[in-house]
Amino acid sequence: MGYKVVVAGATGNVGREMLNILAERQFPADEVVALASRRSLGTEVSYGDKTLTCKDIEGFDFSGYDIAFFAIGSDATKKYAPIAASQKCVVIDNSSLYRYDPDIPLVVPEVNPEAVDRYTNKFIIANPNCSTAQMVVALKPLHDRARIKRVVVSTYQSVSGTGKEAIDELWNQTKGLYVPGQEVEPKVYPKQIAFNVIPHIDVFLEDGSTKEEWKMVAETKKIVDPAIKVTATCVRVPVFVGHSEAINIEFEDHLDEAEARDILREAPGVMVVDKREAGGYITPIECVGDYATYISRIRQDSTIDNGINLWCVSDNLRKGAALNAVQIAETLGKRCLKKG
Ligand code: 2RA
Repeated sequence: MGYKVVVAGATGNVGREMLNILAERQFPADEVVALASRRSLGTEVSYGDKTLTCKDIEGFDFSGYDIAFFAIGSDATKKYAPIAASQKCVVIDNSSLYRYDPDIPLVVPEVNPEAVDRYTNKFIIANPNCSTAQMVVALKPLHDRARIKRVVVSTYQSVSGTGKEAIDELWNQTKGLYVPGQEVEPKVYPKQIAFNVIPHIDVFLEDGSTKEEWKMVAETKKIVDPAIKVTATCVRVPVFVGHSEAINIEFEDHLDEAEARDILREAPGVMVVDKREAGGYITPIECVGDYATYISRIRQDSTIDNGINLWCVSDNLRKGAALNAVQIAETLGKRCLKKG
């Protein structure tokens, strides 16, 4: 007996990846239903070698379904997640709506798998922000060994994190710079993204940080340890898929680079690519379609007593969203949600 599964938002970048990964990992599903908004009704989406025709999420009866993956944004989630949850269908939600609710588990399976046991609180489990997910996969094994005091992170986030329109804007704007008369003005972003970087993701907050930066702080504390101090600068870069992060970590206890490298080499979900030579490191183009959180440039920070610098890259549509959501479902199955 397998699970009866729903993917809501099946026509979006993340929803499509959820279906791809459910098939790739042969998640034990007896039935998979693709849901979309009315404007995408009837759209066909791939699920392995099958083709699913999207049904309307409006009025959908979730009763009898075990797990619903949601990739529909906070507004739609606010409307439909309570309906699914009330019908005892566990919602694994990729939006930020429930991440900060103390009663709702925020889960990265390599870091806090036990948190899924609390799904019965509200039958909702939150998926973290993409830039948080890859970072905490790297932080957790190091934190367990030498207790992290402070993290300073700069992100280099791809446009697929914004969505399909942003991918199109980068593509068309780049082409337009070479074809007179085809210039493309900024629309999705406040400034040109082609051959440029934009130090602004999500809205600005009172203190001058952005909500994306606030998310990395709040979510790292909830997933790993509330005692960890985090400061982030989140930047949009002209890359289609793959988020990169330069992470500086200060520890309570001494940890040298060799031991840090050994720990990361053994860490779940981590792939270390770290040679001190041209090309001896990972770049976002190389991580696309992969499951791993890649770590490179591991080195001592000699400006502080117990500091390590590292470079972290992962596919933001996969570990940053769809893969992490499917791994949450796998963890649920292993720990507490019996099939059928
Ligand atoms: C971004 N993390 O990259 C945000 C949402 N996916 O735009």
